[in-house]
Amino acid sequence: MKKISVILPVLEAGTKWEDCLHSIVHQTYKQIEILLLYDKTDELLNENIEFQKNNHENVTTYHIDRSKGVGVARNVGIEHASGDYLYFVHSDDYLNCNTLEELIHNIEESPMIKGKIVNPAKHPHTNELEGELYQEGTVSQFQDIDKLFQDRTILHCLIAKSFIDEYNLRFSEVVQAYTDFSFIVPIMLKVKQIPVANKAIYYRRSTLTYKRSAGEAIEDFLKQYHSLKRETKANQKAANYLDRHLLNYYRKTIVTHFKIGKNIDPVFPILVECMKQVDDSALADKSTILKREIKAINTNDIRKYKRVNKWHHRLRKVKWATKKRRNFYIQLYRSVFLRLPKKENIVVFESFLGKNYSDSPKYIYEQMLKQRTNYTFIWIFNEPGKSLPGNPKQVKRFSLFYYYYLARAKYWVFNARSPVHLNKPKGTVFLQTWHGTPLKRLALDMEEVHMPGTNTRKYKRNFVKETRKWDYLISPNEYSTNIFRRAFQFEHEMLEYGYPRNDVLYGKDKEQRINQLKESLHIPQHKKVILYAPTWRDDEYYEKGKYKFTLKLDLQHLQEKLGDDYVILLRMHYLIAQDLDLTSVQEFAYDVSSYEDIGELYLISDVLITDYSSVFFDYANLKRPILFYTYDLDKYKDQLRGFYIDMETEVPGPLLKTTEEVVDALVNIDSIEQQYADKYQSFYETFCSWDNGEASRCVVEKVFPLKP
Ligand code: C2G
Repeated sequence: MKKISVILPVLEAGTKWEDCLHSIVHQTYKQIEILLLYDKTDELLNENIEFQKNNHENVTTYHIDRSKGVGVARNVGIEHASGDYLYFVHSDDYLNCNTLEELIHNIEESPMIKGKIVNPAKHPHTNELEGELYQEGTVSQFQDIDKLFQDRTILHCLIAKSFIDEYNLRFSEVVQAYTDFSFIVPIMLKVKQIPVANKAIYYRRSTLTYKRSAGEAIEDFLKQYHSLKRETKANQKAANYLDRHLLNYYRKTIVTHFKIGKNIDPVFPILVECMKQVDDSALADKSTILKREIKAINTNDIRKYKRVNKWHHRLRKVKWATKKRRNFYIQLYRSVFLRLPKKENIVVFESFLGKNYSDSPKYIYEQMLKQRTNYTFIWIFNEPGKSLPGNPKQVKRFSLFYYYYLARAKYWVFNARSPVHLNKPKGTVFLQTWHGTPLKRLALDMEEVHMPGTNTRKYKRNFVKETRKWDYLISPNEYSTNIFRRAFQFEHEMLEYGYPRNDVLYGKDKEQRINQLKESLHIPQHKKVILYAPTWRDDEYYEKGKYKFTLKLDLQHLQEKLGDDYVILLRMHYLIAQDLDLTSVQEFAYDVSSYEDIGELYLISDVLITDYSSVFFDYANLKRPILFYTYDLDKYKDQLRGFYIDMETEVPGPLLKTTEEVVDALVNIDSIEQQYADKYQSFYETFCSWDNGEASRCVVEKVFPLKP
């Protein structure tokens, strides 16, 4: 049996490397050694790694200086490896249990083989994924090596040690970013095609992180190109490969970095050296803009290049702006509207991404109608034309007026995220109300983001970009304050007044409002009301931003058992894009998903059923019973999000797994209330004690001066 040496540098503390190691230790292929390379001066890492080493007999550890980068670490691994094959893995990633077995069984006489790299966020269910990939057909096939290395990584290749020794393959130690080129290109000079094992799966959680500034990373890239290109003279494929990557990298990364003119100076000399080496043929199908820029670089006249580059940035902007109407508006926003003077009295409101008139923005707005009459109000909606108190101006989200008013308004009041492209204008006051006490992990506290088309690192980076725009953030309780500070990296002023949206739960005219609301929804006054308000699932979706929901409650059964006394209101989360078919349970179940304000639904309901939605923190203000229908608790907690509190011990009601249990709880609701009385009281004290019906007033008086 041939032996595989797995080379695993751990350059950062954290827990991901332990998952990675775990996945290697539990490979079905057992003839392996694991070389862990790490910096022993990191005490925490040292302790954890030594612990793991003692637990696994085939793990050996080596000290490296992590500031020297991954290339140096891998080279140490190569020196010490005793296997017949080498395999490099990144410590953020992990393997399927049969990955190494699939590779070694398919490598045969080839010097190396590559497997499939997939993003686990896009495939949260491993089994489904396997099914999908198996269908792709061939277990292994030969492919051209230059095509296989489009991803610029040597990860997930099984390589014969004899091959590495014969050509003395090593990673560059001169650079820290893009080191894989220095390994890949020499391989290309020796091998034309290699097999690919489709069933060998490598879960790549993230792209490699370079602890390099943008400028340093660019210099590393160029240095690699410069030293490798000369070696490829006799090999057209390898030369084309390098040229293609340089030009793409120039177009995507270098040009962006050069938007700031002074960034050009340190990079220019080596850029000139590199561009001189690009074959003319590589430029043939490139845009005129790119060709002209490269021509300017080749003159080695930095002043001339800067002029061309500046002009091209403008051209690129125009080109981008004419691509889509939205781009055109954004361009207008940035280059025209933002130059107009700010209007001190304009306030723009948006709730749940323009979906409805609701939540804290609604209550702040209505308070302003009473206390700040000399302001002008704009509401953003996906579908404007609502009949609203105070008759504010309504604009369609992403329309021309949307950008116009956002640029001119002094105040933005939003309860959810805003688009990344929306730069906050100078002098704008951004009041972020947010939309719930967090139960599920939020933003930077999320380990892995499972939303469609979302890269975890980018998601977090954009989140922080966003939170930096907020001037005020409303917090409903001390628990949220602590989480928001950390998960949002929010450093500005926290408004600790409770939630404006919960003022309605403390209104003096509650009884009268309940009767009116029931009437307007055609709910018989004598029936009790159950509100079912579940949250969304990150991994169940039609497309980005449009989520599915599978109703697991058996409504017919509920109707049979409870229909004489109760009706049930079904309230889907605002991200769910799906209609419910309730024809078989008419007069018992009502779809209130499009009802504007869930606060009013809380008011009229006698009991709440939810799952992991923050709704129960608000509902608890009413001190009415809450049931948790958590049929997928383990998956939600462990795979999708993770929670801040222990649902099993801390929530103020029972966790139920089946419709039968829900029915049972509803039939015995009085005894449930008694059973949970103490827990409910302490929950109320922790999460609801700031809410007292005055939050809107406090916020308005704090943020909006009497005279705008
Ligand atoms: N909501 C609703 N109907 C539901 C669920 C939620 O109207 N069926 C509203 C409630 O106002 C709730 C808010 O949307 O407080 C947020 O919903 P969550 O289910 O908690 O989920 P999410 O939008 O992911 O926000 O800090 C809070 C978190 O960010 C959660």
